[in-house]
Parts: sequence; C-alpha cells; structure tokens
Amino acid sequence: MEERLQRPAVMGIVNVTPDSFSDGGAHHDPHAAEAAARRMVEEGAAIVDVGGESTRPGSTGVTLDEELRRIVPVLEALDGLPVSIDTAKAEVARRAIELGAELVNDVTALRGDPELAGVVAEGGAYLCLMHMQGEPRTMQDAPRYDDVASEVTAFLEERLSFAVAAGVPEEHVCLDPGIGFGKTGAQNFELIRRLDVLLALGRPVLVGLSRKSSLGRLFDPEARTGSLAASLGAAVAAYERGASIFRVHDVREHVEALVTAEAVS
Ligand code: HH2
Repeated sequence: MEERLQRPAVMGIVNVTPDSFSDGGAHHDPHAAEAAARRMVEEGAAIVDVGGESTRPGSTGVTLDEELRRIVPVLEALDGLPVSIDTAKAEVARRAIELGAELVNDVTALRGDPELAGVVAEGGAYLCLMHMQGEPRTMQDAPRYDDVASEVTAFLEERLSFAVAAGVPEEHVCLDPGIGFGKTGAQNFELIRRLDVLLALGRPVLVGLSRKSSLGRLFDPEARTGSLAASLGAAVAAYERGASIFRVHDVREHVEALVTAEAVS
C-alpha cells in the first residue's frame, strides 16, 4: 500500500450517491459504479474511493442502512481492486474492510463516530484524516480563521495523535486540509500555497481539488463546480508544493498531468 500511494498517486472518486455536487450522481447504479471504478484503475488510479454519502455544502447525511445498501454491492463487485471507503460510520467501515477496502477516508477525522478509530485499528486499514470547520449542512456560512494553515495543521496534528492513541499506526495515516470544507476560496488557495506548514507533520498529504467550486469561481462568481482544466492546474500546483495523493474525478487526465509534472521537476 505504501508503494502504491507514492507521490504522485491518484485516487479515483466513485460516488454511489444520487446527489453529489460534482458528478451529478453519475455512478448511482452499482453496475455503473463498478464499471467506472474498473476504468479508473486501468487509467492509472492507485486506489478508488467509494462513497455512499454526499458531503456537499448543505447536505444532511444518510442512514446507516441506506449507506450500506449503496456501497456493499459496489465493494462486492470490486473484489481484488484497491479500494478506499469514504465514510464517517464505523459500521460502514467495518463492512467495507471485510469486503477488502484498504483505506478509510473520514471527512470528520474520527469525530463523527466514536467506534471508527477502533475499527480502523483492528482492521489494519490505512486512514485519511480530513479537516472540516463546522458540518456539511452549515460549513460554508462565513468560515473564519485567524491563520488558516496553522489552524488546519494544529487540528490535524491533534487528530493524528488521537488516531495513534487508538491503535492506528502513524505510518498508516495521511492528512487532508479539506479543500472546500468550511473555507472560502481564498482560504482554500492559501492552504495549497502554504502546504509546507501541514507537511511539517511528516505525513503524506492528500488533496481533493477536483471540480471544487472555488476553482470555478475564479472565472464565474456563480459557479458550482470547477472545470477539468482548472482542476489539473490546481493539482499540479499542489504537487509542486508537496502533496502526495490526489482525489479526482478524471483519472486519465490527472495521471498525465501529474506524471508530466513529476518528469519535469
Ligand atoms: N471531498 C469530497 C468528499 N470527500 N474526502 C477527502 N479526503 N477530501 C476531499 O476533499 C473530499 C472528500 C467532496 O467531493 P465529491 O466527492 O466530489 O462530492 P460529494 O461529497 O458531493 O459526493
């Protein structure tokens, strides 16, 4: 797993949700999700991130049963492929690990479900801890920081200690500044510009910039998503500042852009 996630590594997004802001529920049907995930791995994704709950601004979450109903058939179909599970629920993570998921991607950084840290530790899984200010329902209502890079880093440092104290090996953890999760456009860009502050914690950094609205809003103040070209520009900038793992919708294009950035740097 460590080798597969060497920088730059691409994580392909498979949202098994009817309401994702960025891909409009394109993979809601399990067969469509399976086909998309297989194509992403062929295109060079190091891992595919399967999620059954949207975290877009304003979303309110789904029940455990509904989340399991969405992701279990997809994980069964992807048996043998490198899979990550995007969930904050311990029971979803437990089922996913049983079905072969190797990484748990928790946008609440182990604050959402008190059982989740133990499930990750026991299952020997890798873990992504992401920063979020507030919760998806309200997070974009006037986010505020005195110093966004230091505050996000201090939060993730504390969450990393929490995970390690719960038995997750530090070498299994990657950190994510949470682009778009309770941040203005300017705060998102500052986090990328000052990625060195977060990198000083010594863990690989994962970034989710793909199609995020801050990118679209550079060109149109009403934009709800960013374009592919803007996503690639942001990914390359983040790569040059030290990011390792890139959570993206368009795998082939990001692999080409990042392999090129690596070759010329
Ligand atoms: N962004 C989204 C969801 N999960 N996980 C991590 N670690 N980092 C992110 O930046 C991140 C994430 C939101 O994007 P998307 O999956 O495209 O949409 P939705 O949450 O609506 O399914």
